[in-house]
Amino acid sequence: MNVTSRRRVLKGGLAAAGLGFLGLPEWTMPVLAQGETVVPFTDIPANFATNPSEVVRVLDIRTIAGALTPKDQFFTTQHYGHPAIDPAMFRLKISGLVERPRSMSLDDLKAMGKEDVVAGFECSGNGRGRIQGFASNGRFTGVPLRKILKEAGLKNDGHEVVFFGADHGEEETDFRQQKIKLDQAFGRSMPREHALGPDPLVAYAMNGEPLTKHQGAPLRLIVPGWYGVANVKWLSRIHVQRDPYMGKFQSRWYRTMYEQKIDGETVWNETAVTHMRLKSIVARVSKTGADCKVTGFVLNDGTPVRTVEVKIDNGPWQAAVVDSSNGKFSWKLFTYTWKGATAGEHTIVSRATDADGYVQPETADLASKKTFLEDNSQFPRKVMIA
Ligand SMILES: Nc1nc2c(c(=O)[nH]1)N[C@H]1C(S)=C(S)[C@@H](COP(=O)(O)O)O[C@H]1N2
Ligand SMILES: [Mo]
Repeated sequence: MNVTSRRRVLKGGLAAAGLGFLGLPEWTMPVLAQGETVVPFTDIPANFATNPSEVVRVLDIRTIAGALTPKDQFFTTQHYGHPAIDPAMFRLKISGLVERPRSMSLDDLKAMGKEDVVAGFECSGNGRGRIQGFASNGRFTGVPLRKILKEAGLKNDGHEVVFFGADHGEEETDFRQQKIKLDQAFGRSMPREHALGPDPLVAYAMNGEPLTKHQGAPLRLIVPGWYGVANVKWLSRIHVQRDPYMGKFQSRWYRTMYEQKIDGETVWNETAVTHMRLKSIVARVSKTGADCKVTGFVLNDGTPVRTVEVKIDNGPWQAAVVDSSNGKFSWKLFTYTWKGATAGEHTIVSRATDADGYVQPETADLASKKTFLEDNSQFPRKVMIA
């Protein structure tokens, strides 16, 4: 089959999948093999939009074609829009409890080293509303954060490392009877131990190209294994301090409240959003002859993934094949061959289990979680077999 006729098959499959109205360019779709057709999902609302605004983009997970998400499909979001930055004037400042405060140009930074990490992340608010498309995977290149901090020399009492973006906005804070309005930069923090650990990266490139404005150009923090909010874009200041940082996006906007029962007593837990909870998602189904191929992805904090299983309708859990060739913090793509699918509507769901024995929960298992972030529940999909 030549390319043109294959494209026609692809288009036919997509039209059947109801993708036409999204106006997705044909090339963003994985090429189908000869005789392969897309099996349409019936659970995607007609108003599902991948481009709700200029500065927000949702990945259409049906288009996942490989480990790395292309830069113009990578999901994107932020709180204050995009700040204006002149790369020539740009400086990364290192301040606070350090021996040698710094103001570094991009070239200064690039001269410090170059490391790569393939890291997948999702927004902690990702979920069914966006058909799980607030998630992506990229190869990030930059300077390990620990190198930058060691060069600046953390003082002994520098326990907390705070990261500020160049973006800012006026925020109202309640303090007892007061309401305080302040213009503040987007800020996030982590304890010294994590900042000096092997994983966090100050990145200037993704998939071999400079970061785009959407991705935080010229510099962003990447905290592999943590939710998206940790990956501060337009990174412009690293500030070291003694006490825990309690900024809005650290301690108020991104937190999770859940009930724990301990010896029959209720203990309310309220934690900051940090490491990603284990999640697997069915992203795409296609059909060749009598066999269907179910493809999906797994995200977590880097704990090895032991199994991914797929369940069709009320059948048993069946092992899927997990591609773990992409390293600790990459998302892991999985496939499952569904044989003998009958015509009509079916439900497909996946669940992942990690090496610690943690099993991806069902929605009902998360009833004690009272806030909507960090929803890693199993996500049953509906498909229509022609
Ligand atoms: N400076 C800055 N960085 C930020 C944010 C922001 O509002 N400002 N939003 C965070 C959130 S909530 C997410 S999910 C990720 C999204 O990163 P992406 O646009 O590259 O997907 O950026 C994070 N970094
Ligand atoms: Mo987010």
